[in-house]
Amino acid sequence: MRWYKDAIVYQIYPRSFNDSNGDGIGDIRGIIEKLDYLKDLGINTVWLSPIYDSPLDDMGYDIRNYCDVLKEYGTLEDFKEMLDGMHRRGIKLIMDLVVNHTSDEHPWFLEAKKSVDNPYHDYYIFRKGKKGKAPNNWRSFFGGSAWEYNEATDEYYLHLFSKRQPDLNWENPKVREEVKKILKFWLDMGVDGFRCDVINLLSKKEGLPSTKGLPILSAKGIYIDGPKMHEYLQELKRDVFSKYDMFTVGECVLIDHETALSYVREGVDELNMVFHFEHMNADCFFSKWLPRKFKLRRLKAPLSKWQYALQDEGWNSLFLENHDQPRSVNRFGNLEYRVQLAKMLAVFIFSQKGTPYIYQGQEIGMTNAHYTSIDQYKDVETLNMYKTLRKFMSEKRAMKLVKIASRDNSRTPMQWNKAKNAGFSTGEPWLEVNPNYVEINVEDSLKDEDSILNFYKKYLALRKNHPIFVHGDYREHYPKSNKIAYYERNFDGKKLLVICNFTDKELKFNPIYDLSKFQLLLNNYSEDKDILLPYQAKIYLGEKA
Ligand code: ISL
Ligand code: CA
Repeated sequence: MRWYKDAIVYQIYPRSFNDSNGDGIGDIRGIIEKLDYLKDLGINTVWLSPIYDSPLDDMGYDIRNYCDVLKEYGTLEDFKEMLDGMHRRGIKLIMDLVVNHTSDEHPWFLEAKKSVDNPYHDYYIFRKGKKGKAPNNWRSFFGGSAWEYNEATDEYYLHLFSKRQPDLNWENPKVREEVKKILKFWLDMGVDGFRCDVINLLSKKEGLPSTKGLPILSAKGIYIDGPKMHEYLQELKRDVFSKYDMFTVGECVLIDHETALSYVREGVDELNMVFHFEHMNADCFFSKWLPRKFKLRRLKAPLSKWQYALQDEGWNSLFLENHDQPRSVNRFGNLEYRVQLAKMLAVFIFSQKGTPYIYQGQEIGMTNAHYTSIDQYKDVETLNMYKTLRKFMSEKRAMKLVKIASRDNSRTPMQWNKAKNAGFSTGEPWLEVNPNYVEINVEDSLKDEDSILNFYKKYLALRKNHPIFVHGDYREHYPKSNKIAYYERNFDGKKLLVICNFTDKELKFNPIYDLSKFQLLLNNYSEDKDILLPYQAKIYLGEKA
């Protein structure tokens, strides 16, 4: 049963979601307190970012023990209670699976680095240096070389992320067996699937050849979508995935739609869907750290390409935000129209064909962090990049980039109410709360009929009542327009029209169809005119004709 097609996913970043005991850190009991809120919102699946035991170099994406929960977040008993609470409410849970790398404090790595004949040495990727330098030219996603020297063995080890995240050696069958054990541990407990972190980096090309061309971008086939990806995923599918009623979504860096289809094609089912990031370049060149002006075409074109490529044989995931991305209202429109903009963005992205992923706070239109000094940031990527940037630019310019690109933009604590610390914690929050919580918070949003939150609820309810949202074919109109996003969905003799004004001005447009024959299902304004209002979004339903 492909229930993932009906999933509406809500991503929880646990450290910033809700703190139940006043230590300033979100935790599992904090999540339990908010399960009714999630149910009420209308989601039916939660993706939980890592809650495993970790030294938190990369906020949990560096795992020390895969089968235990970080003490700050609670216990395995708390976890089971949370899972049970979700299931009782008809909410499924998918966990974050981070198995490209471990923490450098994982017992395997502590052993591995001791000597070349240690039984765990081959769990990781160690190589001799070349003339006193790193074994090859690979760069870390967080800046700098992807190699770190290990004195005890006079070798370097590979880390595609921070040096405290050594890459596992997937060539080693023992590593693959360990991963299967971890998967079964959680699945047997009742977990419903996995979001697989940087899954397309698992396979590294034999001989680990240097890349030729721009760092990282030229790593395709070398360590991005490497030669044994299918082999590894097939093995996981054969021994684990196929034995459970679960789904996987693979986070895939720099993936193209053809490669994605080779993983997710129905029948192949190595993964059920992937996250790609092509549309995240709508306001930057390849990386958030190289910003450029937002252009609608750069958002629409890649999304449409993926819609057409995957809609028949595969499946898409739909997102504008996650814990690595700045807030969408800061990126894709004029923040002065935040409320209408946030509603329009929801209609635009989630009405395409695929599974919606809502990131915590997106449903109330939370904004980027307000920080002014580098000391306020906690994210390892941000701090590394800042150091790198400072080598060739002024503090002012570096800070300007940090403000735009930092991952902490979406990690500020969830804004629940007007109380101290936005109701997130009674203690000192681990990361500063955005002071705009007095205007932007859940409690006020629940009371305000016109709030973004209530719009999300209405929208999600509508989505559930009309199968065309899940099953309808996608066809785009006006693909070249930089002002309007307009597409239709067709299913079972019905047609759905999705119309979004991406400008802060009134907009004339030709709807192609005779709208008087359609029913207006949803509108983010109370007015309905022939022209579109700033950031107006409308959904119409009619007969296919
Ligand atoms: O966020 C990015 C750059 O700002 C991406 O390059 C990101 O690092 C990449 O998408 C991989 O992300 C995932 O794996 C990382 C972890 O830090 C991220 O939080 C996670 O989403 C390493 O585990
Ligand atoms: Ca806590």
